[in-house]
Amino acid sequence: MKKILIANRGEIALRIMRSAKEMGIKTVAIYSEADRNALHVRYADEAVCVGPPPSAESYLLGDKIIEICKKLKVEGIHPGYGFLSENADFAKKVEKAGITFIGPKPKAIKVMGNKLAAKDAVKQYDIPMVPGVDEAITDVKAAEKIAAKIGYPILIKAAAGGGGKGMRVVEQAKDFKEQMDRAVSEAVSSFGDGAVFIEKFVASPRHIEIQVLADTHGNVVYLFERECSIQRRHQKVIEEAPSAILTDELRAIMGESAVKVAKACDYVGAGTVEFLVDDQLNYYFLEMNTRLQVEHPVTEMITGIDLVKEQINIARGKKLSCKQEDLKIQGHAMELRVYAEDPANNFLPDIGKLKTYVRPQGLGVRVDDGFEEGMDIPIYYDPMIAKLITYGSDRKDAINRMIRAIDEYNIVGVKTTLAFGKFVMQHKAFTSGNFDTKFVGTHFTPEMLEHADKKEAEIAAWLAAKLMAKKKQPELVANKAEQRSNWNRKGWKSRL
Ligand code: MV4
Repeated sequence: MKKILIANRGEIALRIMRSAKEMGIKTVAIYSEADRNALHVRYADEAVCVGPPPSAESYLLGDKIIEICKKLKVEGIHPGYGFLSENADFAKKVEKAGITFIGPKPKAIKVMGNKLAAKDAVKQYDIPMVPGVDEAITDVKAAEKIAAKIGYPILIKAAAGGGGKGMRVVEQAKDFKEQMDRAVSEAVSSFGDGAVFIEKFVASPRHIEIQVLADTHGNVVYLFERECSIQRRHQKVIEEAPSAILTDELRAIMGESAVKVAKACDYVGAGTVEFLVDDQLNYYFLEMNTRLQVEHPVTEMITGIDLVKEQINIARGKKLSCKQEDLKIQGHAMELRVYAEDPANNFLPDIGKLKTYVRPQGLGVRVDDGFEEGMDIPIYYDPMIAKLITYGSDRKDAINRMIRAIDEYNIVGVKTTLAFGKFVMQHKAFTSGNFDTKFVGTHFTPEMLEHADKKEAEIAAWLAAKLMAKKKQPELVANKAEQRSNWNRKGWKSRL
């Protein structure tokens, strides 16, 4: 493979191109009209506009993307995450066109794309699963009986669902039928597939996922876990590796389960097996994500493995670069997703222009982003500005470094999740390691960030007073963030 097309945008497109470049592979970017000036377009060796801003008219046009590949003699397509990455039909068409899909076979994508099919595929492999049914419910009366046997509360899930969509908790038997009817109609309208099933509801689970790599020679390894319990609206905001609660023994057992899941669907490439872990450290298989994930960098930091490089080499038919016994966890990594959104307003997107955009730097800090100062965050796509990743010798080190990096990050023009990230890093429930998927709902209210702002205003007032005392004209400052950057400059000067 000498030339690949990256069917994606933003930070992940850049991330993939960087590894390709190191491997001597030429890159082709695609972009929508909203992304003409985007960094991934500038970074690529060639770039082709695929259409207007909406994804359905640009990044999701599989046939058009395949045509571009043929014209430019592209030999492989990396889909990144989102968009076409878990579209089995697209993967099939790519293969048919004689182009390498850098990812698993269409069949594995399809099986894992349906939760019931996934459960069915892994059921001979001795993988722990949440008590429940393993087929779509057709008879409500029969399902009610099963629910009573499992014990309430139970959870209704859509087979075609994902990311928490179409889930319904049923607390008591008398609500079963009504919730079932709602779940089915929601599943039909959201996924075009009314198939639902039920599971025992695990009350305050942790979300722990295992990274796996599988080559075409039958080798499968696990690259340990990522702890992803800090979420809001079923979207992750903070991830880390390793998890603070796993013992080496449980880590190996879960890792081996993840490898079995990969083998159950003849998996090839990089994939992630999601588990729920309850307060007794019981773990249950949930689903498998058949793509490179947003949070893959924390795994790269603790293993030293370049996951994109592995994906490309696997697609070329090469063997994995590492054996299970060679893989070791080194240190600890944290990731904060820096979203253009307002944590004080229910995390609603806050798009606009990046008037100031200064990245943190220094030892153990990695920023994966696709923006520069002056750029607009488009309204058409995910509002993630950057992933801020820190690495340290242990968890405490990684947390302290994350706080330092958040303080260095200077973003003006849009509201972000930076202050929220700092709040989490300083929260006892987080630093203790004893937290679950309810963290945000339990510990966070917007007033907590207002308090953080107040502290900053106090510092600024103090600084202004000091400057006045020196009879120097203080620089006119327009907002808090600018005040802070002045404060930083002052800090440096006083040390020189
Ligand atoms: C569950 C659960 C409790 N019990 N299944 C949410 C997303 C989807 N991947 C699965 N999810 C859950 N499934 C049972 N049987 C709780 C969740 C869940 C959750 C899972 C992972 C991360 C965050 C979550 C937030 C709320 C609920």
